[in-house]
This record gives sequence, C-alpha cells and structure tokens, in this order.
Amino acid sequence: MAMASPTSTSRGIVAAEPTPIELDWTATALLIIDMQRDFMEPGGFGETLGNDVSQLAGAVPPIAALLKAARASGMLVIHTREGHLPDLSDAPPAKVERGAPSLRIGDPGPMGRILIRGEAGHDIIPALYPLDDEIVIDKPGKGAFYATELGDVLQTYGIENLLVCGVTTEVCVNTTVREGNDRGYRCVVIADGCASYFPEFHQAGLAMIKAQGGIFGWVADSAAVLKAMTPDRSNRVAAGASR
Ligand code: C5J
Repeated sequence: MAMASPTSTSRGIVAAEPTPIELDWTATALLIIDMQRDFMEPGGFGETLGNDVSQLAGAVPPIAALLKAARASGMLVIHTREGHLPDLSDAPPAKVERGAPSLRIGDPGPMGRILIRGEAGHDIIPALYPLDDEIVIDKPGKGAFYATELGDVLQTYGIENLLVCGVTTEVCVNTTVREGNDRGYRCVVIADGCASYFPEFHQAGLAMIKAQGGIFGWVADSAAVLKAMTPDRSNRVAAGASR
C-alpha cells in the first residue's frame, strides 16, 4: 500500500479492521443511513415493531463529529431515508403485511403516517439534519442502492470509498455495504456511528463485514477516521523547531 505524505491533506490512513486502509478523501463520501425520527424516536416505525429506540442514541454523537469534519473538509455528504410514497405504490405488500407491529407502514401515528415520505417521522433527526446543499436519497428498501439514484450520484462525484454509518447496523447499514461492495466501493463502516436495537446484532453485523480479510469492507471507530482526516503537522513542527 502506498503511504501518504505526512503533510498530505488529500489522503489518510485509517486504523481499521481487519487492516489499515488508505483513503483518498477527494474520492470518499460520508454516507449516513436512515437517521430518521421513525427509527430513533418513540412512536415511529422502529417502536411499532416492538423495539427499544433508546438503544440507537449512542450513534448520534460520533456521526455528528464525522458530519462536522466532513462538512469542514468539503467531503461529499449523503443522507438516506427509508420510506414510501403516500399511496404505498413502492411498498411491496410482503413488507407492509409482515409481522404484527402495533402500527403498519402507512398507518397514522404520533409523528404522522408510519414510514411515509413527507411525514414528520420520516424526517432526519434535528441533530444530524442535512444542509440545503447536501444530497438526500429516498429509498424504499433496506439497501441504499436498490431503486435509488445513489449509484449515479457516486459516479458523478468520482467516489470510490464510502464511510458508512447510521441505523441499523445489521439491517440497512449491512445491506447497503453489501450492495456497495458488489459495486466496487471500499466501504468503511463506523463502529460507534452505527447502532442496532439488539446490541448482539450490532456486534455480529460488524464482525461479518470485517471477517475473512474484510469480505464486505472495513470497520473503524469514528476517532480513527477523524485522526486520519486531520493533517499530521508533527514533521513540520519538528523541522521548524530545529531551525
Ligand atoms: C430497519 C433500517 N431496521 N434503517 N431499517 O427496518 O435499518
């Protein structure tokens, strides 16, 4: 692997598992999966399925830190939202009719109709709200590539690497990473920037990505990515001090 110059700002080496990975930041996007009120707050889709939504809160501060750094560096930021058209024409009956939730997709709930585009519950949580010029991809499925413009967007911006975070680890994050991996993207999943309603599924979801030499991608903490994004000026300081 080619090593980045210590003063380079366009490349960085992330301390990831199963191996460190060098990334060209100009070809890297931050992909934030489904940080919507419907999954994160009481009364939404996640809770109607019987889940404890407080399990997901820990992912917010690491994502916020990465989002701040990405915005400051000019990195492409993409947010996704899972949800359906008001007439449910893009919602397969097999999804709508599944299980025994307290409210089904499309039913009226405390944050509007469950998992429907344009409703309050479908929106992204205030702490991570997209800026006007950031890309928001609406997706009907679990994977962010299925039936969306994501692939075209990434191609347009020359993206080769994805920093993937969001919820939930084993569902929409994993599905998106698998789709991205098959399309040739290097996916680095942010361990503390993902969460599951089931802590054991979070761990298993990360383990599956990085197993077998990184069969689907890499896993790193947000701090490791932030460190790699920060130019190392120690050489310049040392050189200046010796003059
Ligand atoms: C789920 C998601 N869990 N965003 N969606 O249904 O992971």
